Amino acid sequence: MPDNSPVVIDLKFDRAEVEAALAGAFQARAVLHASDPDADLTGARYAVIWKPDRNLFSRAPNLQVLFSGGAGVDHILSLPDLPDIPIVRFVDHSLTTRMSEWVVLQCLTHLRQVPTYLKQQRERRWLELPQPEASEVTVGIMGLGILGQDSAAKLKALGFNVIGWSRSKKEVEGIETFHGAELDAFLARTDILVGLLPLTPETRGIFNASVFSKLRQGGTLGKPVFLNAGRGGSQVEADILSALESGVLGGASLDVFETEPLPLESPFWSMENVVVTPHAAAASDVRALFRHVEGQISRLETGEPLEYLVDRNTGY
Ligand code: NDP
Ligand code: OXD
Repeated sequence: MPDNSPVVIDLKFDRAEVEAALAGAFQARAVLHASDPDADLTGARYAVIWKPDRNLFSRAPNLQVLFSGGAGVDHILSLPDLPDIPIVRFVDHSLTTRMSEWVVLQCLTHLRQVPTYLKQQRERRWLELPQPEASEVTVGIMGLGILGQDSAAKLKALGFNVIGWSRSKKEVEGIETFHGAELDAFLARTDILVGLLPLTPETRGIFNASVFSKLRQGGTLGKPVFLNAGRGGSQVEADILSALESGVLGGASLDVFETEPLPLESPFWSMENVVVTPHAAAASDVRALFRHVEGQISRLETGEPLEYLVDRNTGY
């Protein structure tokens, strides 16, 4: 039955953006801010959270559903005292589109040698470089979920050859898929490796020297390239660095890091063949997030099942 129990907001996002989005959201229910130390959260049934305060669950002991402010839920699953209630992740066209834009942008950046042209520009050098075609390059996407599949379709539309790897077997139109133990066969075909995996115990540190050494060498780009917009905990940065220095990798685009913000002393900041973006590949649009939460609450309160539920066994 619909009711108007309060919703708690604990989003470590831009405060003004959250306030602006709240102006048109949750009309019929009270909105409580966890950042207000005097707010009484005991009556709240729902919480929308991104990196929430450690004491949220003791202050709000009657929560029935947690809504992640992002697609990833590793920030929730690692919380102490996490109640055994459903967790819904954020899925929305805006987020998916933003991620695909980032992936396409980075693939084109490396295909069309943008880092080298930027260097030449700084040096005032007029030198045309070879122009390999997208169809000569295979992009291998690790993580064929919502974001991986949309990125794959958009890369396909640009002419890239696209393959993908996931935990379970998948049929995706126009894309050759691999799963589980087929990883080495997938890597051997890959010129640009794209990480779009959630961070789980199984994926922690998965992008390591062993994986980089199995990528295809001598393809159209010469050396393989690594892109990661999943989670920094899935990459071993010392291995990325050695692979770049030894020529096992020819370049990288990294949106996520083992430590965020990326420490000032990180060598990635100044490497000419590395693109660094500050965990900004696909920001959550807060208005879209609140619309999604309202939609899911309405489903729950009218007896329909929640969508995009997190499976605590797999960790995503
Ligand atoms: P989904 O849950 O839709 O997809 C996850 C994919 O990863 C699935 O294909 C899944 O396989 C695969 N996978 C998970 N574990 C393994 C494993 N052990 N071995 C092989 N494949 C595995 O997630 P999304 O596509 O929505 O998002 C992916 C991640 O992107 C998020 O978890 C988040 O960490 C990150 N993200 C980053 C953002 C940024 O701005 N940098 C923004 C948004 C998200 P299967 O299909 O078999 O289940
Ligand atoms: C997300 C993120 O998981 O922004 O949505 O990283």
